[in-house]
Amino acid sequence: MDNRSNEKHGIITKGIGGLYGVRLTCSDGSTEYIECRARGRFRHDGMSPLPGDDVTVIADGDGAEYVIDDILPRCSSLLRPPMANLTHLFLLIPSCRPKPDLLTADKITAIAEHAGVETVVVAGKADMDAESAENIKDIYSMAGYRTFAVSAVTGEGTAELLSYISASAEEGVKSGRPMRAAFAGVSGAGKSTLMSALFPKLSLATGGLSRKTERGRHTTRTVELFPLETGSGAFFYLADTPGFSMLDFTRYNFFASDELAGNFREFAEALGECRYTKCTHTKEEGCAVIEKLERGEIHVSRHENFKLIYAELKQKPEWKRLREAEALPPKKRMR
Ligand SMILES: Nc1nc2c(ncn2[C@@H]2O[C@H](COP(=O)(O)OP(=O)(O)OP(=O)(O)O)[C@@H](O)[C@H]2O)c(=O)[nH]1
Ligand SMILES: [Mg+2]
Ligand SMILES: [Zn+2]
Repeated sequence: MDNRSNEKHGIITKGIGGLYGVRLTCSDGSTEYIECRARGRFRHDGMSPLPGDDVTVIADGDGAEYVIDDILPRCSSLLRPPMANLTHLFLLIPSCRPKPDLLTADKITAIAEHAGVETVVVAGKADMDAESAENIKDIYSMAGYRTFAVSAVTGEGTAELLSYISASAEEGVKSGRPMRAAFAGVSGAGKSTLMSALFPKLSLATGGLSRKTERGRHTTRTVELFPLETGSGAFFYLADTPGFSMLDFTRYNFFASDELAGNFREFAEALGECRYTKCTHTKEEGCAVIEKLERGEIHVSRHENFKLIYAELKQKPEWKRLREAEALPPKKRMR
């Protein structure tokens, strides 16, 4: 038998300790879920298979066991959450408990922007602090993101979010790039709870918060993509992901400091209009970004966080940044 006839195509839905869950599409259109390993050469090439990867699996030996043989070119890839080919990132920011961490949120929006993934900002637990949820909505709407304020407890805002997801899934099917979305946010933000409220058949495990620190308990341990359908039958994937921890973004070195402004979407039209070509957009006279801020067209919270992230990136020499980004073994880079 020719090797190729042993080949099947699928998508990685999860990965745990070198074992991958793959949802295969068979030639008759039916699907099959398998768990398998990846060829050793991926590790050698420093390319780790990621959830969301389109892969070719091949039957090894007598055909009893499959192995991931090839990873198809990626449209996008993110380190946190570690996923490939995402089209949408639903960034869930709790209105309170845990306290909204907008600095981390702004790091994530910049990373997603850089990766070409559309961020949708969801202000969660709106039942607990409506004012804070509105404030989060205002900040990110002003920045040019789609925003929603929702509560998984009262159901507020969930119908609007669900119809946005359905419309995006339908658009994805039409455009030929089906939606692959993920919920992301700090531990305890309510990702698993909200996904289960939106799609009851998921019924994901959820956890409480630590009483003392009001932080989440890292209930969801791995990224997992779930195949879903909209009411009108449009197919898409939605992933639940482990919450970010305080440490996740301390070593923030995803790109160089001079690339940061370009990944703050609301700065875009001002870039290139500053008096100095080497403007850092943090304090200069004649800075078009600061003028936009002063006109109230850029939110103070976003610009303050821009300055903090810029300082963090600046303090790391370029050679060190590159060495850290490249020298980490694949496994560590994925985490
Ligand atoms: N009041 C209120 N509580 C919520 C809401 N959504 C989630 N919670 C609570 O928040 C806590 C954490 O919820 P999870 O869904 O486990 O949070 P998570 O983001 O999945 O957390 P990790 O899996 O640790 O990343 C649970 O006690 C939930 O009951 C909400 O809309 N309103
Ligand atoms: Mg969870
Ligand atoms: Zn400037």
